Amino acid sequence: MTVRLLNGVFSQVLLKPACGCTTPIVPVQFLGISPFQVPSRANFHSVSSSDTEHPRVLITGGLGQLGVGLAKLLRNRFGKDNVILSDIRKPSDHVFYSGPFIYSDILDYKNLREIVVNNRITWLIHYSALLSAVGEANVPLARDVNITGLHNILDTATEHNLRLFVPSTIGAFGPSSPRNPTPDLCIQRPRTIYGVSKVHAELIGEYYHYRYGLDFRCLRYPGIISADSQPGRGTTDYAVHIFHNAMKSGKFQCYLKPDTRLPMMYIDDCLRATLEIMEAPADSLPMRTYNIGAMSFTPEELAQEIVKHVPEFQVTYNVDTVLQAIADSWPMNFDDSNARKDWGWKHYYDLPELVTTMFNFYTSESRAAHVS
Ligand code: AKB
Repeated sequence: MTVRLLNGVFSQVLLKPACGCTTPIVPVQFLGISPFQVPSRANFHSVSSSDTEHPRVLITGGLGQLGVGLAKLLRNRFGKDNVILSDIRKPSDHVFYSGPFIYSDILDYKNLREIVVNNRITWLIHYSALLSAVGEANVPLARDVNITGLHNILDTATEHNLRLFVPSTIGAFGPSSPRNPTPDLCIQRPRTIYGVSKVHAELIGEYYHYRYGLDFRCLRYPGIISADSQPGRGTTDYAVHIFHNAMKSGKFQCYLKPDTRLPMMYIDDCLRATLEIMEAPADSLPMRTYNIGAMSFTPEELAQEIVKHVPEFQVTYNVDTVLQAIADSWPMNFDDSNARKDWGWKHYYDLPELVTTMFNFYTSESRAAHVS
């Protein structure tokens, strides 16, 4: 296909989707807007968010730790039918009956494109990914899902003019990054496939933004703590499992050393931040990727806070050397001052508030279980 660039030079452009399909993916914009740059075939059917009152949202990897909670938040805001949860796994009855659910495989480019077109999607939240621990256990799969899958997402989002959110992580930093605090812009040399794939996502998303005008938005999440959804085998998972064990047996064996400090966040803050960055006016976002922070603690400090609720609680330590090496290469504290300044980010949950909220959840759940 021939397009005219701003300087009037004509150029052949054919972007191939990551899946290797032969259908060309057409960039919607080259470093600026010109009618010559917007091929009618690619955009004829696309819907921009201004065409609908509310965004039409697709969430990939929807059955992970965050998808169901985010769908609930977005459905409250934009209407139940405007938010489609998707995954390759089978949903529970509760998830299936609480709003639209669809099968979507991010490695199947055609399937992805079909879903976006048929459902008139305008926002894409890309949650499919293999986390740090599981990624190290299966590098080829992590590479496929986190890198090839992301390419399909980027191409689909660019072709259909979507607003795209891709989460990044504290895991996008490495041992040579400043760790206390870690700023938005610094050296990033992670030593996990997860981290490498997330640095790639940050950079290629930013590149697509400047090269094709893709509305790419990205937050670096800390370890996320949730009561009613399980994390998918990351390094920070201990901070979720510890609550369940404290309630169930009063004991917990931790795979990280007692003084391992990592940034963490309660799920409600994380989901609200995601909605806020998606709704932020484009001119309030001078950067495409922001750190967001809330609190930072060690297993020992978390255990001390839990003891206030479960006085007999005991933690033992049996260090997993692989996970410890990962944690030791990650930030201890996150500098999120740019997010606070540019789009008004603030967290609501600190450590005491988090622990109280988690125990309130488990206590009300066990009360409900006794009643029924
Ligand atoms: C992990 O531990 O892999 C994730 C993360 C911090 O991104 N929870």
